[in-house]
Amino acid sequence: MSGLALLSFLLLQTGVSSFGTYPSFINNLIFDGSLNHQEITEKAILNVTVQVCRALALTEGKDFTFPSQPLTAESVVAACEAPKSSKTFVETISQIRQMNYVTDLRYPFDPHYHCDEEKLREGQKLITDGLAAVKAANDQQNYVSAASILGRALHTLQDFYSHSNWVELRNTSPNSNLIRANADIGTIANESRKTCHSCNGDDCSNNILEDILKENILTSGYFSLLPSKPSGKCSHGNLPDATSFREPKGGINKDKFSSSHGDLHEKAANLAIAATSELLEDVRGAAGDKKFLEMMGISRGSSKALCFVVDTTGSMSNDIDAVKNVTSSIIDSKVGTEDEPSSYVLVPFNDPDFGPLMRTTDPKEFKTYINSLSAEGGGDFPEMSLSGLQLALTGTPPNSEIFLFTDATAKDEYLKNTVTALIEKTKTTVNFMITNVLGFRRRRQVSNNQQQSRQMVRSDTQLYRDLAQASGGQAIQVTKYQLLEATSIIRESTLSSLVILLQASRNPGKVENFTFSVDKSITNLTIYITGTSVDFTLINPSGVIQNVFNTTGSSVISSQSVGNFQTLRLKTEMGVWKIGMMTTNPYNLKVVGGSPVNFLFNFVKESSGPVEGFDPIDNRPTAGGNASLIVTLIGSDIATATEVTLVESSGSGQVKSTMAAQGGGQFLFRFDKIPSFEFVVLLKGQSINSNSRAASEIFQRQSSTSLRASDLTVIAGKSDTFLKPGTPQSVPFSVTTSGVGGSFTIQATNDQGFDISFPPSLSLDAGGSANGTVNITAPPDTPSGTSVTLTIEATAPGGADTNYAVLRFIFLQPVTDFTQPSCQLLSLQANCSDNCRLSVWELSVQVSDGVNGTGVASVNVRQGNGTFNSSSVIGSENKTVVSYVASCCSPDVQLVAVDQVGNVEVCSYSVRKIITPTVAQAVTEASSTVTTPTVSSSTRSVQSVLFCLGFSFFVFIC
Ligand SMILES: *[C@@H]1O[C@H](CO)[C@@H](O)[C@H](O)[C@H]1NC(C)=O
Ligand SMILES: *[C@@H]1O[C@H](CO)[C@@H](O)[C@H](O)[C@H]1NC(C)=O
Ligand SMILES: *[C@@H]1O[C@H](CO)[C@@H](O)[C@H](O)[C@H]1NC(C)=O
Ligand SMILES: *[C@@H]1O[C@H](CO)[C@@H](O)[C@H](O)[C@H]1NC(C)=O
Ligand SMILES: [Ca+2]
Ligand SMILES: [Ca+2]
Repeated sequence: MSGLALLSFLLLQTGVSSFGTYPSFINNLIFDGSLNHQEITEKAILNVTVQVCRALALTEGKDFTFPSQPLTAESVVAACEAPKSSKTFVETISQIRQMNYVTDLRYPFDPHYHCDEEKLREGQKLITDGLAAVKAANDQQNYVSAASILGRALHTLQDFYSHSNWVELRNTSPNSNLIRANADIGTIANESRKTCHSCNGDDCSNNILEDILKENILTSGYFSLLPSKPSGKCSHGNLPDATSFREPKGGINKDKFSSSHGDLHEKAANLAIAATSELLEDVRGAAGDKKFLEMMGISRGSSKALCFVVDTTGSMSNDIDAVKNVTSSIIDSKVGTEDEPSSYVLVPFNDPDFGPLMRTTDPKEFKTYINSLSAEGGGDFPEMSLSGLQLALTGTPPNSEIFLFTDATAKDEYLKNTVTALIEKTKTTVNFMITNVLGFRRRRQVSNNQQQSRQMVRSDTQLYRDLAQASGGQAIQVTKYQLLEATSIIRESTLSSLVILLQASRNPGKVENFTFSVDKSITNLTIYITGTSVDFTLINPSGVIQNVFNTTGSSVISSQSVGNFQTLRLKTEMGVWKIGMMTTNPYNLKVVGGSPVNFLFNFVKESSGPVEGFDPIDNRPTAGGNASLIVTLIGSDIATATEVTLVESSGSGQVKSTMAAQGGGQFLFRFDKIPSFEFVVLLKGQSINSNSRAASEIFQRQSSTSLRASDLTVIAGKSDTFLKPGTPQSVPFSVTTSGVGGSFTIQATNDQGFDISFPPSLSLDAGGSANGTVNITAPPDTPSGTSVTLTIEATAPGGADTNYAVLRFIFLQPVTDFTQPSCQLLSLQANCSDNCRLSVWELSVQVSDGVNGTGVASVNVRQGNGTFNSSSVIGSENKTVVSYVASCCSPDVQLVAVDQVGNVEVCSYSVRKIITPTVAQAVTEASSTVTTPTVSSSTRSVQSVLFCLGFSFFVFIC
């Protein structure tokens, strides 16, 4: 077969329909028991997360029960006492899994990413660079960036165990130096060294040359669609690798049970899980246990952030007082409960200033910060509201709910498309709390002491209403005196597990009947209606018309109306409800509740070869084209998905899909044609474990964000790449249209105010495309781990059609410190008696980072629940002395020492009863050294040195 014929043969062969196969641990939905990248990643994340929660529980002096195997996201969050974090945890896991998995689609033939072709040191560099970036990003609380960089680094790490001969060399533990920058990973076969001999058919298990194995030399397989490779080298093997058809034939990969070395698949996969756990342990060490859980989306409260964007110009003092009031009342009533916000975010805006973004997990700190806000300045009437909103959208976790308070129009209306792009990308809901629309005078101090007053008319609020609608939020208009009353919606937004059952907007209003199914998992059923003079009838599942004004004996618990905003709280009655809207005034209708059943979704592009899989579409899908949607169901233990419909946001259009595949809580739906109207995603399904299929067992959930298709495609450089501050970076992009030609407006913005340049327009032929470049420069002193979000938008002539690319970059300062801090024991005294409660032990340790080190950044206690103190050694910034005192009932402690760039050392100490008399002897002998520092612990978790001292009954292990 000629090369070309072979190539087309292979392309056909790989056109198998699955969630993506090859060229590594195979991806998803192949049920032969093989483990793929996603499963390996998930197992390790669950494993390490549960360890972190155990350590935290021990530190708090609590008992901890390991959930039963196999671990699931649900069982882990339950063990972590964070049962409401399922959605955010699953979301983080899927983001990490996805970035891992798309490495095969985005870099299929780059051997570095897959540890192919003996590019093992290059693979190591990708892993360690990624790891450094993950640590830096975590340090700046850029968890979204951290998760996606982590996913990519893990791919290369896991491939090492499938693609190299590490397993064939009979190693039974991971190659730990693979995750340490510049460390020796072993001897790699040089270019001319032969590594394999030919093997035939089924028996390929012994094709690696004897001398390679004997001399412990590392190699990995060649992979290409073309049948060529250096002579004597091993191949990856299995389709679509064509190098394995050439001498030496056969391959060595362990991607699955049916692979060339499939008999070693299980060993390779288990080592990959262990190596992934080891890398996650390192990330955990650098971040600290609490921050690690934050990164994973786990918090003991509601898992939802409380986010405010607040106008602080002269006329806003009433509004700011309302923000202070609602913040205080939420913090006072929810801290310590399962509805406690997971974090707090505030972005003030004024004119011309806006920001900075303030983010904390400490409610006290947030209260203090909010209370320091005051209303002043602002000059003319409009303010920088969209600039503030842009900062909030890039700085809050995805799927958050933001509340923006203002009494003025936007001065930066040009950011509308940018803000819309960010809303679509992050699936964040934005609510606007607008005062001063009708009736109440606005007075403000301007710098020249001149009084200005102006009110907004309804049309002034159109921009805010559009953005609210696109995001699934409300534009609430009230007087300044009513604002406090309207803030009840904010309290509900932090409700754990909030889901949307139905949402619709009509402008102009339209007489229309809506129905929604309420399933048995729903609590706190609530209807929000925004609009002036909106009449409606509500009919419960029993067919009874509800009187909203007289709630006795009805399904309505309460009805509250303030400004243009009405809230109905309902008894949760299962079945189909009906609401008949009877008005021609514009309105927005939203039905929400609490439920453990929810969903995540992503449009994906099916890549049909040479490497198969589903690559997420990060912007608007192509209008009129087909598309696929991957749905991840939260609560898949109690429910299953059956259908997905795209429903017109402001009309009655609908597009149905067919379900194409499912497995592991994920569902694939295909649409023949993406509609041209703006739409929301409506998911329907059924509860499982139920005997009947009655109508009441059906559930429905809707996306908050409205999405739309475009005739344009914008493709730009790679997201989550690392940049050096101070160096200009060019980001190439291309714009393609499937519609008319002409001059397309380009706009590029970033959320950090960095210098940026870009062509103001590009000229495209009908159906054509054009290229451009954005240049962006960060100041040289930008801290490592800072991320910038760059939005590039292209708008077709006429302005109606826009598409965008949203890219994130991470800035990293060069790193020269690759060594972790070290611990030196100064003293250890254990007066432990038989009754551990009656006695304590004490430890004093000096931690230093070497002469060329960046210095000790932190030392924290893990597992022990004693008292811990640390102080810098005067005159020696590189040294920290820590002391630790604990009850003898808490005999173990780990000190986690981290330097300024995130190198981690874990030093373990323990006082436990002696097991053998031989050890007791050693203990006595060592006792004389207690007062002089003698031994420092050096732990790489696996190795532990037995060292003994002190008192006849105890042994100290480090
Ligand atoms: C689970 O993680 C721990 C560290 O947190 C590690 O020691 C252990 O090997 C991991 N287990 C597996 C099966 O990889
Ligand atoms: C918030 O406002 C209400 C009503 O005016 C008042 O009763 C309450 O004390 C205020 N709470 C705080 C924390 O300021
Ligand atoms: C809405 O439903 C009512 C019955 O509940 C019916 O009389 C009315 O015609 C319906 N309206 C529309 C627009 O379908
Ligand atoms: C939700 O409903 C429960 C009772 O089912 C109630 O105790 C709780 O206060 C409600 N929460 C909110 C935010 O309304
Ligand atoms: Ca102004
Ligand atoms: Ca160091």
